[in-house]
Amino acid sequence: MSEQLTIALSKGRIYKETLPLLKHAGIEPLDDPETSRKLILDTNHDDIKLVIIRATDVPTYVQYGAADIGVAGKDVLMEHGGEGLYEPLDLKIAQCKMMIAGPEGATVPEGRLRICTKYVNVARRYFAEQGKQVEIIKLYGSMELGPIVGLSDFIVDLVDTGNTLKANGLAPLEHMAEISSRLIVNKASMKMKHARVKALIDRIGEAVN
Ligand code: PRT
Ligand code: MG
Repeated sequence: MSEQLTIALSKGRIYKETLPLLKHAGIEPLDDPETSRKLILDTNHDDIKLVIIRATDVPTYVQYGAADIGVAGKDVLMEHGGEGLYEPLDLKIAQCKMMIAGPEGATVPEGRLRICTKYVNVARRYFAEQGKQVEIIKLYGSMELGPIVGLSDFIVDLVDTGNTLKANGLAPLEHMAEISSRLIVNKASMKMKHARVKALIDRIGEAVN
């Protein structure tokens, strides 16, 4: 039996934008995760499977070797910390910016701030480096509500068009990081399955450029 290769992806924009890259590498799923309830998708290769999981779980699967390879947003990788992973390729997909946002016209004042975010580690590091005192409040979604209901002064969130902020009376105030999705590889898989993993990285790299 040939060695298995497992690739971890999340549904939605990452799946959609990764599909053409995988296709260039000759890999095509036999099911559509948007309509199938399967968590493991077969591909046109008997020895390559896709696991479809939450975006924030992708680094964990790859770190522990439950998947050899994955695609994860830089935001998710920064929050995870990246232990046990290589990050050989910027796929340049699902691009956006990580920003501090707040009520229209507000500037980031001195003194102790309250920040709502799902990126608690990233936010803590960022404000610590700036020597700013902050209280971080962890939310799992709809961060834009924070300043509106008085839960926080600002939020740390991803911004693409800016429409979500605008629709909620908020504006981007400070740019923190450029975000795109990265190919990640389990460190042991990179050694043990080197020829296959390297070939896949090369093919996907060609498709990016
Ligand atoms: O949605 P779910 O809770 O299942 O998980 P998820 O939100 O982690 O997954 P998904 O698929 O929404 O996002 C996966 C990855 O896409 C993220 O980790 C980012 O790396 C990347 N990405 C790129 C984005 C965006 N652009 C983006 N605009 N992720 C989220 N957004 C959200 C943002 O949080 C905000 O709510 O879209 C809204 C802002 O968009 P604009 O266009 O209104 O500014
Ligand atoms: Mg989402």
